[in-house]
Formats: sequence, C-alpha cells, structure tokens
Amino acid sequence: MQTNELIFATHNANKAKEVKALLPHLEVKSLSEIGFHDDIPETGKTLQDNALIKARTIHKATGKPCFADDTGLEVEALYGAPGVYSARYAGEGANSENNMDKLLAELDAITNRNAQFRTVIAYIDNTGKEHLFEGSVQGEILKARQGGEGFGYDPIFLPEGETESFAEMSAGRKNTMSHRGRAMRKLVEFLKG
Ligand code: ITT
Repeated sequence: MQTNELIFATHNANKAKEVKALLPHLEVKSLSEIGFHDDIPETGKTLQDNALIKARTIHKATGKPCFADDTGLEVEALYGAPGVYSARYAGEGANSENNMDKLLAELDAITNRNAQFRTVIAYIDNTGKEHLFEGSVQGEILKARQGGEGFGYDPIFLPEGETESFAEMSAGRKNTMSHRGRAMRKLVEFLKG
C-alpha cells in the first residue's frame, strides 16, 4: 500500500463519495475498491460497537490502517429510534424507501419531529491502536420527501436553520454541516497532527 492510501471500511458508495471529498490528499479506497465483498454483520448495540466491528474486521483482513463509519437517525419522539437500527428499520432487507415510509407513518400524528443524525467513526492506525470520532447534526423530519440527491433518509431530513433537506443539497454542501462531515473533520485534524 502506498503511504497516502487509506481504507474506508464501507460498502456504501454514497458514503465513500462524501468521505473522499473530505480527504482530497489521501487515496481513500472503499471495500469494493480493495476487492472485499463480504457482508460485515453489524451485531453491535451502539454506533460505536458497529463502527469498531467494521474497522476491526477490515484491519484483521488487510493488516492496514482503516476506518469505518456507523450512522444512525435518532428521533426524539421515538426515544432515539431507529438509531443503531436505521438500516433495517422496516425489517431485514429493507431499503431506504421502505425505511422512510415506515418513519413517516410512525410520525404521522406526532408534532415533535426533532431528530439528529449521529456518526461514529472508528479509525485503526498502523500500530493497531483504535481511535473514535463523533459528529452529529440536529434537525427535523419532514412530512414528505424533498429532493433527489444524497441517500438513505436524506429526503426527509431538514437540518436546523436550513430551508433545504439534505437531498436538496449538493454532497459538498451537505458535508459542511452533516454528522459525517463533522466526524470526518475530527479524523482529518487527528491525521494531520
Ligand atoms: P456501511 O455499513 O457499509 O458503511 P450502511 O449503509 O450499512 O453502509 P450504516 O449502517 O452506517 O451504513 O447506515 C445506517 C442507515 O442510515 C442506512 O439505512 C443508511 O442509508 C442511513 N444513513 C447513513 N448515513 C446517512 C446519511 O448521511 N444520510 C441519510 N441516511 C444515512
């Protein structure tokens, strides 16, 4: 591996795109780009657990420095759900459309639509030491989808103080305020130091 390469332990191409824009000086490789196609079961009970599971799996398989991101959408009126279960909120094998439909239905009669996205990044360095970074963004769940950019729950998330959902923003603009952008900037600072 060249010294400017860093593995991002994700199968999510949209996440990889966002993260690559934040690490322009490094050659970030996603799992498909290193030929790792196995599913990594996310069996943890917290975002931190799952971020560590993904990073440890790839560090073990490659012996190289790597990082992973685990993200959840935490809705106040649902006591933090779907949270760590965001990917399979509408059941095993659910896609983002199913998950958004379920969330919109759950919140149908609820006026408190406050929510936050939270990301935990686990980075394992070249000595095998683990480092954690967190980022979050407050906002609210819209009544209906808005916009066609982004991925996951982006069409129904309106960040606080904004007039556009994450799915109405470019990836670059989303990065300036998002959970992942905030966690990634902490990783970037750490890597610089
Ligand atoms: P990897 O584990 O391979 O990185 P994933 O898509 O499974 O990819 P997560 O477990 O972190 O990633 O994601 C949990 C869910 O939250 C999943 O349904 C995503 O689509 C959604 N999600 C993650 N980041 C998001 C973001 O920035 N905007 C909207 N939804 C997001």
